[in-house]
Amino acid sequence: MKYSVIPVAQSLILSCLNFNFLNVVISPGSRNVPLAIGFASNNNFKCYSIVDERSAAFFALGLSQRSKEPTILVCTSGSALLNYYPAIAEAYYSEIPLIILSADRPAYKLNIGDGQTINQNNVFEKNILYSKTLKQDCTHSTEEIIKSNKQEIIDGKSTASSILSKQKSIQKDNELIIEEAFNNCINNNKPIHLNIPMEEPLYDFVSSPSIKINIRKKLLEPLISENKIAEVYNEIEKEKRILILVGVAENDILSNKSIEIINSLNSMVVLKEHTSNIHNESFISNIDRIIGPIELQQDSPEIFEELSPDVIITMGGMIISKKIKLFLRNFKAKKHFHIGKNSCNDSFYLGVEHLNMSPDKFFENMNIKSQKSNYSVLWNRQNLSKKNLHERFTKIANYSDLKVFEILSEWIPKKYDIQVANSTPIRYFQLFDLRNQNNMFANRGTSGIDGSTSTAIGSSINNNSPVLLVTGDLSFFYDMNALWNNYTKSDFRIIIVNNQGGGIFKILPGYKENDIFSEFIETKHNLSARNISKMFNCNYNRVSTKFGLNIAMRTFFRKSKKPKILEIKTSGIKSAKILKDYFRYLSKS
Ligand SMILES: Cc1ncc(C[n+]2csc(CCOP(=O)(O)OP(=O)(O)O)c2C)c(N)n1
Repeated sequence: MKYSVIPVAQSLILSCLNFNFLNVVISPGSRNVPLAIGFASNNNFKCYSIVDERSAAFFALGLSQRSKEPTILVCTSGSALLNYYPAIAEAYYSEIPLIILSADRPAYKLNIGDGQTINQNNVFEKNILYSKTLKQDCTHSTEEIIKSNKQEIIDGKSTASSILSKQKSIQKDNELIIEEAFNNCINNNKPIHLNIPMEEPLYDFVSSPSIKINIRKKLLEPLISENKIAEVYNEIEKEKRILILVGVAENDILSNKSIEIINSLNSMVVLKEHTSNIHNESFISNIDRIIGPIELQQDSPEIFEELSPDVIITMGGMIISKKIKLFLRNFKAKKHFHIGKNSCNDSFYLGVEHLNMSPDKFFENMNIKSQKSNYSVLWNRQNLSKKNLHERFTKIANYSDLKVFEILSEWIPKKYDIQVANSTPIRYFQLFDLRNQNNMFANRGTSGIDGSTSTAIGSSINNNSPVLLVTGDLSFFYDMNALWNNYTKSDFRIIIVNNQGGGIFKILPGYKENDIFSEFIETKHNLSARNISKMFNCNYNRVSTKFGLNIAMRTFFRKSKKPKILEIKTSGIKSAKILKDYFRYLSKS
């Protein structure tokens, strides 16, 4: 084991051990050597080396996504830190804990023309839970500190004992900051940033720590009064139309008992997305398949009125369906409650009351009288009618993105977790039932196309289930550095639906085909993933027909020595047309 002689580096490594934060993703640099070598030479930590900080941070996010344990990120000073930003924003909005440790120059060396310096203090501003710059040690490199005319740490007249006493107070302050930051991170499941000024020399190490730290883990349990819960039960009991909407969640968000209680009430209906990871067939999964076609029907105001709720209960995180949000903003409920220990959004312009408690505790103890109501019947009737039309349409639909997702939904083996990139892949999947009810994850915090592959690879590392990424072409090419690592498992799979550009823009309202649109919005291209696969040592296959895809699916998930990439070529123009025809077909009531 190697401990840097710099006290703050020792404090951080001991604090991570103390909190049991053991996964560390390190990007190379010089200023961060005291931390990087400290972590990497200590067998208690599992360290990953990733050069591209943008990809490293998404990889770390993937590691933490399932475990909910914070992953530590270590980088050098300068623009390196800024490249963490997209993943930090995603982690902030998806509520995934990350600990960012950035090495920095001492404050007196900033803005004096030295290289690789930027203003790193609180650089992530409002997209991070907590951010502080630690204090610079004064027992390390004291001579160098005194040289600067810009520092106020110690002065030329300081004696050895006054420097030691100053160091004691620096050490204490730093421990308080680390304790506050780490506890904030674990209690809120969000990223925190500690910026760490360190003076040169950076390469001196000892074999055991020269300091002791005194910091404690403090887990807070939210307090919610029984009266408040009883009040909400009373409000719900009065209403006949209660819509429960579940966003991104872990698959244990509702126990069987909770599901049974919800299902016993005719006044309640549950709409969930695949990313809720609830696998219960009595709930409605294909929200856009119901709402999209109704939007096109002549009698849509009457149908929406019938389906509109008095009370909305949300659980989990982000909701993908834009259509449900639009519907619930137009047809306003009386109340919106959010139940869960995560934070909540006022998505329906109603104001939201947050019950900071586990959904199971709420539903398992919900002993309310069943109202005479046909609310769940109405929703289930719509669901069934659209499902029938969906099956009729997809049976005869030509090869296109829609057909591809139908085939994928049938073939993905049960053991695979699915990571889905943003844009149309996550939306197409919501139209289909997954035959094997796989778990599904996506970066919906900021819905970026910039880190899905890195996240998927990160999520596969400490996962008993193998992982499949389904991505669009732009998302894949954007994040191709994700494959630049030594950790991709041989059972990792990538499916690229290559419609040669941002297919989503062809299906958004207002689309008009022309050269400017094609160059600057759709960003049409003729790229293929073949050579990238070769460069990163992955098996590669390409198909461009329904027949070819079905054949490829038979062997794609079989055991292999290398990860596999399957590129499915489709036509963006045909896909957009077929999707429009699909919604029109389903709007026949
Ligand atoms: C970082 C980032 N930049 C830009 C966007 C805007 N955007 C949303 S979807 C999309 C196109 C994605 O294309 P592709 O991955 O090929 O998927 P497809 O639209 O074909 O399904 C873009 C550029 C974004 N979401 N994130």
